[in-house]
Order: sequence, then structure tokens, then C-alpha cells
Amino acid sequence: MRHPLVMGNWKLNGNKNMVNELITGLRNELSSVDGCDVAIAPPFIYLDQAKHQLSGGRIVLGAQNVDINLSGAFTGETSANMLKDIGAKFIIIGHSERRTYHKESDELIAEKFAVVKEAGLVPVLCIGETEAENEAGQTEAVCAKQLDAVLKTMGAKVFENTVIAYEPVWAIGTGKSATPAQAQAVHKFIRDHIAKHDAETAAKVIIQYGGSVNADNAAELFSQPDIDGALVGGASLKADAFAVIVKAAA
Ligand code: G2H
Repeated sequence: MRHPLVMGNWKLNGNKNMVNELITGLRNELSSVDGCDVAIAPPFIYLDQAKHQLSGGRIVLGAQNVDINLSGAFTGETSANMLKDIGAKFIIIGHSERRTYHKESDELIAEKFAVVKEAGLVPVLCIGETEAENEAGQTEAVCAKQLDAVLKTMGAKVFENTVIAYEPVWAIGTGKSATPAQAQAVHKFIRDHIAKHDAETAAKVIIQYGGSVNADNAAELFSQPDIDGALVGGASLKADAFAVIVKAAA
């Protein structure tokens, strides 16, 4: 039985006061909710503050990116060991905003996947097609290629205890979510693609949906058999909306 994960991706948002208020609100809203894992990924600079404020609660700390190097002359970067040291667990890699704005390749993202796993942390591997690829009928081919970058170097077993987030790029921050049926079809494709290599791992891997998930559409998305929670951007910045999404998955 898979345990869903709802994770807030705060992106480049926040300040000390907002971190304080949002985490206080989330802890109040979610104190009695059980049945799904919950994580938040604030910007790096607020991870330590967030960790302290999450102390003793059920919300787990995550991060939005990682470097492939563990230490050394890599100005401006943050390593998997540093994220582990500060208490983060779920590490988002390959988000489409990093693929687009920071030119991250499938190969680089596969390296990040490896360093996160080697550090004993949980990669949240984002994959998904652009609008043009979707319209050209290339959704499955794009998802397969992004998965294959990890599969071909590390094999399917590496997906044990990891998370995949299917995020169609055309649905990110646009208010235009995939329909539950559209998302389910791609989630099933992703699981079947991994199952071609290792059925047991495929059955266990958490596959989140991401892209304009909100308090109104979450429950129907989560009713689909292969959708195991969500990676939530905009709606994770409001405690009440995020709590509704978490409760829909629990
Ligand atoms: C997709 C998602 C969070 P939003 O990027 O990863 O953001 O929910 O704002 O579309």
C-alpha cells in the first residue's frame, strides 16, 4: 500500500515573517491529520528557521534543489550532505523551472538523483512535457526519456523509496491543471514504464501530480489509482488551502 505525499514547493517566495506565520498556520491546521506524508520545501536560506519551527511536528522538511558536488570550490551551491545536516529529507530535482531557466539536462538531473540517494535522502524527480510536446502527442516519449536518464545509469531498483512528480509544464502556475483522467493516464504510463524493468519497485514508487493543484481539484486528482499525492506550488503558500489538499490525500 503506497502512502501519499503532499509536498509544498514554495519556490522563490517568503521572508522570515512569512515562514513563521505559514508554518504556525500549517501546524495548527494539520495537527490531527494522519494518513499521508506532508513536507514543505522553503528556499534554502530559510531551511534552518523552518527546521526549528517544524520541530516536534509531523511536517517534514524538504529542499528545492541540490548540487552534484559534495564540497569544494563550487560558489553558490548547496550539497546533499549540507541538506542532510540541516535536516531536510525530500529533495526536489529536475523541476521544469530548473530545466528551463538553468538549462539542467536529463543527465545532470540523473547525477543529482544519485547524490541525493547516496546521502540517504529522498529525491523527488520532476518530469513532464511542455505544451508543444503535449499537442504533438509526445507526452509519453518525453516522460520515458526523462525517466530513462536515471534508469539507464542506475537501473529500476534505484527508484525504491523515491518520489516521482509528474508535472505537465503547461499546467504549472497557469491555473490550467490536467484533468484527473489525463493525469491518471500519464501516471499509469510512468508506473508501467518502470515496471518493464522492475514490477515490484514500480508498484511501490510514489508518483505525485503537480501543476495548479488547489483546494478545489485535489480530491478528484487523488481519487485516481496511480496518483499518490501532489507537489503543490502556489496553493502551498496559504495554510488553509494547503491543509485542504493534505486532508484530501489523507
Ligand atoms: C508545479 C507546482 C509545484 P503550481 O511547479 O511544483 O506549482 O502548483 O503553482 O503549479
